Amino acid sequence: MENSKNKNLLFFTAPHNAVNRKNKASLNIEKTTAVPDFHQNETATQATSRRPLEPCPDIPPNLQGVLRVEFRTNRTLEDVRQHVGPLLQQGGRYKPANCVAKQKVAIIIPFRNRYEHLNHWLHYLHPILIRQQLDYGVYVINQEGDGVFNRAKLMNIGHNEALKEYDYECFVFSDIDLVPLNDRNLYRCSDKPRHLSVAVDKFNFLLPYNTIFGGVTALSREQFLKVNGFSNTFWGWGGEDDDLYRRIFFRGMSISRPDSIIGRYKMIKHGRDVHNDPNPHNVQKLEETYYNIDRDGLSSLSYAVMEIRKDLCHTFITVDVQAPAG
Ligand code: UD2
Ligand code: MN
Repeated sequence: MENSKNKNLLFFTAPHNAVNRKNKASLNIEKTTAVPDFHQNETATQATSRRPLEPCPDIPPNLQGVLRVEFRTNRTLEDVRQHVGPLLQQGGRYKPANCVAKQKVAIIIPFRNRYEHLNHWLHYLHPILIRQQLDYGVYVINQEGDGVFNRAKLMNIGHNEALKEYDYECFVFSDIDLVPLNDRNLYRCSDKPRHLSVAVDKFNFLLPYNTIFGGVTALSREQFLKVNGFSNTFWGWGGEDDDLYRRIFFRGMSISRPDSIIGRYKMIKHGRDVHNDPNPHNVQKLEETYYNIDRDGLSSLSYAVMEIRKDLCHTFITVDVQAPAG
């Protein structure tokens, strides 16, 4: 997100089958987030299980469209495990049982001390991603300690760590506090880097400015490599998303977006976190993107993994990002 001072950007407009059969009984997921009744099809699959799976259809058949999302309720991780766990494999992994997913997608979430948000996110997103018939994994990248937060560096780390596990082709980078209000907003990559969170309630469902590229974005492995990932040097709040937009622009690409009906989101209300004050150097740094693309990003990424924890609903990776004191 840009700093308020920085309004001059507009010129840039230029096999792990996840179904645990024993647990079918616990699949009474509420209507609005219901997992499609693919168990019906399961029987058919079993009958023809010797045949290789067909590719999943272009448009997933069980989408619901507009969703009801409610954050004013307490959700524990245990609730979420019961709600969506039976469909998942350890680490927050899933792939469709009856067809070959269009894409292998790693969802990367930058994180520190937002456990309540994480529970909401997992509660809502897993059923959606399952209906979207993705072969996916959820990676929560947790910044250790109380140094200055670095969202962008956590994204780069997530990309690298996810690739150590699986041959992901697409990376969806998502804030922890954003839940889509329409499941037709597919968490997949396309021929252009894609901005998914186009109409957020916090911004009255309007794009605050034309080049905004924060919130939820999807880049293929190739697209992400082409821009050398995010910059690692945006410490504190803001700027890192605009820097990524510029990288995309300078590498000759443009972005795509769903329309503002499909791209609707609800953001969990929150204040500014501690140790994540706006970065006073952002405006200057955004002047320098062009010169920094190759030397600051995936090519210069340095960090230490402290712990990798596999929960049923997500892979939680705690990292030392070598942060300055906050
Ligand atoms: C805007 C952007 C966001 C990012 C940010 C500036 C949209 C819709 N959102 O969000 O993508 O560019 O500005 O950096 O355009 N986080 C933690 N713990 C912390 C601090 C941050 O987990 O202590 C993570 C969490 O995933 C959070 C994200 O970082 O959602 C972005 O931080 P924010 O929610 O405070 O920023 P916000 O809402 O202004
Ligand atoms: Mn937020």
